[in-house]
Amino acid sequence: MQARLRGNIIHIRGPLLGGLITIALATSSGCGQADAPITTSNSISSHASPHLAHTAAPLAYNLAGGSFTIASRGRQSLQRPQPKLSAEQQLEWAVGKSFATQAWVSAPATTTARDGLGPLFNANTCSSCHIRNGQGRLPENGLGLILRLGTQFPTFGEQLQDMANPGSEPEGRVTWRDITQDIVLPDGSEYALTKRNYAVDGNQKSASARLAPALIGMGLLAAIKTDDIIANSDPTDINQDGISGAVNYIVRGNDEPPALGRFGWKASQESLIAQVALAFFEDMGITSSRHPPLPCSESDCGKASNAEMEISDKLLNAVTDYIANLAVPAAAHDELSLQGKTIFNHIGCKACHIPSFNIEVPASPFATVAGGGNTQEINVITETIYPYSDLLLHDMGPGLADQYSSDSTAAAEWRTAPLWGLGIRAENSDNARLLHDGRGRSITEAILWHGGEAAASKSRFTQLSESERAALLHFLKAL
Ligand code: HEC
Ligand code: HEC
Ligand SMILES: [Ca+2]
Ligand SMILES: [Ca+2]
Ligand SMILES: [Ca+2]
Repeated sequence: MQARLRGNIIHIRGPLLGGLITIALATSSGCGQADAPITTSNSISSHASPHLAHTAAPLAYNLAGGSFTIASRGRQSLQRPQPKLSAEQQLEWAVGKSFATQAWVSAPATTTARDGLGPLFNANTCSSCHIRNGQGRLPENGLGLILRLGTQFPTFGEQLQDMANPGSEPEGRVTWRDITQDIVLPDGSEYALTKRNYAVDGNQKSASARLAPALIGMGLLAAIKTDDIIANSDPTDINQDGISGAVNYIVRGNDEPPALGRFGWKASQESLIAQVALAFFEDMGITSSRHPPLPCSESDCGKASNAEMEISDKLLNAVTDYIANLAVPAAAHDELSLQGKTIFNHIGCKACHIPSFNIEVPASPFATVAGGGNTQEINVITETIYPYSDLLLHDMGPGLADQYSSDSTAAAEWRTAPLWGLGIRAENSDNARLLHDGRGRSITEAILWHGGEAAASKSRFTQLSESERAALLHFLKAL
């Protein structure tokens, strides 16, 4: 492996890119623009501006989000618009942002367009849980963890709402019990892995806890072609590699074919707009055309006009476009992390954490995401993104299993967590919580919880030498 990182051209020779690739640096800093796009000649060369080519050159796979990538990896880096938006689109984006970050209030309120919160809710705005668009907090530290209840409590519905407007009662409080197990790796290093059994008001029945994930690259995940996701699935493990990724097919109306789920820890939402509308409804008590006012007898539903919706389709689209058009921070790969990448591939992590997909995105205008994966624009460009996920469900073993099956999946099935932005998320030390319920306090802990289909890969991880493990972690933190 040779990599020359100075100057405006890098030559990389090595197995990872399959030969010699020349990347001409197109743009970056220098003209006062904080988040100028980072482009390479093999993606969108038309934007190349040679006079700006004096900065350190990014490797191709540092462009984690293709042309949505920004150079910043700082505290605010999950909150920036993708660089291709026009000035006008940035204004629309800012409108969407305001409805996702400013507090909603209970209705009626004459002074604001943001009323309709509750009567029951978990938080009054998206960013209370998706903190600076990163992940949420455990209950003792703030907001961001919700309990899914399945059908265990007939009166509570699918999700526990632990807050209410004056005049209504919250459904209950989130309680938990810690169960810690000690693990000793072959090299003698010790880990105390703590799992929590969450419940409602100390009830015997366990609840499925979900931590708010970081909102990185949502529009890009929406743009991955359905066929490309299906191509990686192997539900009956025909190729006998021990990995049997399955699509979470979502049953829709009678005449409609099932949809491919891709959002949420169990891939239970088919599109970004479905996920956002559900968040408004379940997490904030805000009705929309997708979740009309309750109680909803047949006649009520039939009559419900847009005017009765607490968020209009226009604003729901604006919030969805805001989420879809968030930038993805560049990865920070160097030579050590490229060694780590080889180990990642070698010990089988990439069987589920599929490094890259080619997607089509609109050449310049707003990404169209409402359909979830089928971009209708005429002017599209193909580019490579690096989410490190197959968006498929995998049996992760009893350690990670829910207490019961939810979201029409088996209890132990989870969507491969995308790893882009992992370093930024894991280094944000007040909030470094990994896995679906936030039990992972570090990247190593998250890996040690892997079981089921990932048991062999986890076991190979534990056999690594200290320096190999360091290289792997260095790679993961560079994502
Ligand atoms: C009470 C905390 C909370 C609030 C408020 C909240 N979310 Fe979430 N969000 C979550 C949790 C928890 C999940 C994971 C849900 C699951 O896996 O079932 C999630 C998942 C998501 C996802 C899917 C991410 C992925 O990786 O697939 C998106 C997108 C999202 N939320 C957007 C929003 C938007 C937009 C709002 C505001 C309208 C919002 N959320 C409000 C907690 C919250
Ligand atoms: C069989 C598929 C599979 C394999 C193999 C696998 N993973 Fe995972 N990984 C997952 C799934 C599914 C999750 C989410 C599990 C959960 O949240 O309960 C996950 C979560 C993670 C997370 C936490 C991410 C987050 O945002 O919370 C990290 C880190 C991770 N994997 C790294 C690795 C590494 C490193 C390897 C190789 C040693 C590996 N994985 C192998 C499927 C896999
Ligand atoms: Ca309401
Ligand atoms: Ca409820
Ligand atoms: Ca297989």
